[in-house]
Amino acid sequence: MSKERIQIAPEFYDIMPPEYQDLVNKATYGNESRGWKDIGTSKELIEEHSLCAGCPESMAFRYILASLPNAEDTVMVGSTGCTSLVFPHVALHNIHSLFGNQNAIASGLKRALTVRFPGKIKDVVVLAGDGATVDIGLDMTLQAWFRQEKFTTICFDNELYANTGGQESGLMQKGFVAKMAPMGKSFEKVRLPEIARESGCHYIVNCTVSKPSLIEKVVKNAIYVAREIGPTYLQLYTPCILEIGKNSMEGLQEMRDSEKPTERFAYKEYVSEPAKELLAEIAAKEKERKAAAKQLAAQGA
Ligand SMILES: Cc1ncc(C[n+]2csc(CCOP(=O)(O)OP(=O)(O)O)c2C)c(N)n1
Ligand code: SF4
Ligand SMILES: [Mg+2]
Repeated sequence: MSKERIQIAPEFYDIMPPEYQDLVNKATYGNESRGWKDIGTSKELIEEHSLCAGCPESMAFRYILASLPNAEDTVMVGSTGCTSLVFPHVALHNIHSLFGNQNAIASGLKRALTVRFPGKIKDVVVLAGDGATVDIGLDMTLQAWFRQEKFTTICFDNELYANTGGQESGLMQKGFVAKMAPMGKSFEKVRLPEIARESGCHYIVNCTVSKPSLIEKVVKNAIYVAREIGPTYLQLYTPCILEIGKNSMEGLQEMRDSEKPTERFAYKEYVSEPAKELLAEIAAKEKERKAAAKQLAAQGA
């Protein structure tokens, strides 16, 4: 795990685009403690995006990319929707799948990487909207969980089909009226985190993306557990500010309001017994690593 993967041959250095030179010189690849705090000071794996200005999905994307524990050896699998507009701008391996097929593609990919690179850590992370994860792709989502495929599924839940103008989705709230669903949703929001638990996921979190440190923690946990044990699922509320007619600051407030204890995005977490053991081991090792680094720094001072 290092920047060796992205070295530029000296003969070509001066003709490479400045963005690529920047990536080689300032990326956080290989830095064990990379995280959201690097945003703004190191080369980010996403700098531009083609989402609406201030869309919470764009914040969520930044936090997730900054938190990947093994970015240079991670492949992300996207699906059609607003999220897919970001993938062409990210400095990370990624695959666009047909709408709804993302968990099937990720299953094959993870298995192929395991065979092709034995002994190497290769993480696979699916990132798709609620329409792709729950409605059209539900079969693929569930089958990957039933089969205990070792990758993380992240759903950007904006409670509707945003990219096609605002149709009803299974994760939409009961009674919500969208631009292209004028009758109002007639049944409750599907409880996918509960279904994920019953379908074999080992680490599940339901929350908003209002707190970058929380997103960093849950993304790392989800990836570590998927690597060693089995499927993991994160359902992140990223409200569509275009649909609800809010600006970016109001979008942030919308998330804060929705994460209150009685609301639908109050923080919820499930960790299976084997996942608990693994996360405790990782936390102990991390503590040791930080103590050793502190000691080294003190000796050098
Ligand atoms: C196979 C297929 N079916 C339908 C569509 C049309 N389509 C494109 S995006 C989209 C909705 C995406 O909704 P969601 O997954 O919630 O993502 P969002 O745009 O809300 O982030 C649909 C139905 C398509 N592109 N391909
Ligand atoms: S339509 Fe909604 S979800 Fe899509 S980019 Fe715009 S604000 Fe974000
Ligand atoms: Mg959606």
